[in-house]
Amino acid sequence: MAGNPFSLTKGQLLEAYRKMKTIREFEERLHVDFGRGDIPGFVHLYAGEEASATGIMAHLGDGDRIASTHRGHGHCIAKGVDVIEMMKEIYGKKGGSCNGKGGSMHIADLSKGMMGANGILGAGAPLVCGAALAAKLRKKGEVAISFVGDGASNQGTFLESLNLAAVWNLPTIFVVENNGYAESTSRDYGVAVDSYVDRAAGFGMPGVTVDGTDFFAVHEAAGEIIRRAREGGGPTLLECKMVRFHGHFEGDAQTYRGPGELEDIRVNKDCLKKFTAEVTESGVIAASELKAIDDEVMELIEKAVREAKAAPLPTLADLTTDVYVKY
Ligand SMILES: Cc1ncc(C[n+]2csc(CCOP(=O)(O)OP(=O)(O)O)c2C)c(N)n1
Ligand SMILES: [Mg+2]
Repeated sequence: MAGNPFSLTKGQLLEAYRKMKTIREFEERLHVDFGRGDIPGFVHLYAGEEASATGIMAHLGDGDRIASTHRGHGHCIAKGVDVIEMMKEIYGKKGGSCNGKGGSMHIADLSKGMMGANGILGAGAPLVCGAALAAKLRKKGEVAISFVGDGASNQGTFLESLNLAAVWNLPTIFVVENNGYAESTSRDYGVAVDSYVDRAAGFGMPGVTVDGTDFFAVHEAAGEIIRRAREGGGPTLLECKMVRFHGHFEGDAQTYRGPGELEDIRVNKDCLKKFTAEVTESGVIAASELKAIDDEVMELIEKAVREAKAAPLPTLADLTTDVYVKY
């Protein structure tokens, strides 16, 4: 048995694989079920982007908070939100993360530090400034992280939050998940600077760019900047360059893609394939161990869909529950 060349233990590697695979299969199943007309509302899939959520969240505990985007399923799963409750939520059923009243774009679980997916672009960043300020005052070394896409990174709320976080030296990280598109608009058409590192510098904070299809690159960079934030070193902007396997939303014809682009990203930029190749070729993990996880994940997704379909819809009386916070 070869030595372990990774900075993660074998157990941590297996856990990372399980998370990425769960996100992938959750999303691929939604793709099919949405196409069949089983799912109400709007769905944006995170497939292809798993290494970002998983590499970052591997460093977080339940006391660390995150605010997600409209493409939030991967962030939720990586942060430890219950997969069956998530599926029920997406199906709009009772027993879902928000009892079926939120749907795909509003999944939240405060017990896991997941403050919510969000249909409003850039809305998570100011929330995270508040959570990070609370963390700073509590002095327990907790951090708060917001995710935005390349498109949402142009929102005033996001840019104001960068300034606030730098001025207050908050324990926060602003992750820009750059998948190259905002809906059908290419990133290069919508963002004037070539590098988000330059943008971060304009707000007086460090910026780091990583290959977001490489779990190990994300994990290493995130580990360093989260550690610095926990120790009082302030905020950082982390850009993860990545690809999305599906359309902007389910039903998007993707006519803006170049010829062969989708095939190319599935073959050459699949974070799960890259991870699998690295850990098996190193001899640290056997293909059969990954296969065992694959089987468990498929069983979990199947169970989640079965339970989501069988669960009751919210009733009229449920409309007036959970409207106000109880203290
Ligand atoms: C404030 C606001 N403006 C516009 C929209 C409509 N909208 C939803 S997603 C989207 C594109 C987002 O692109 P990006 O931030 O790159 O995230 P991605 O979808 O690529 O993950 C837009 C314009 C919105 N939801 N909120
Ligand atoms: Mg984008």
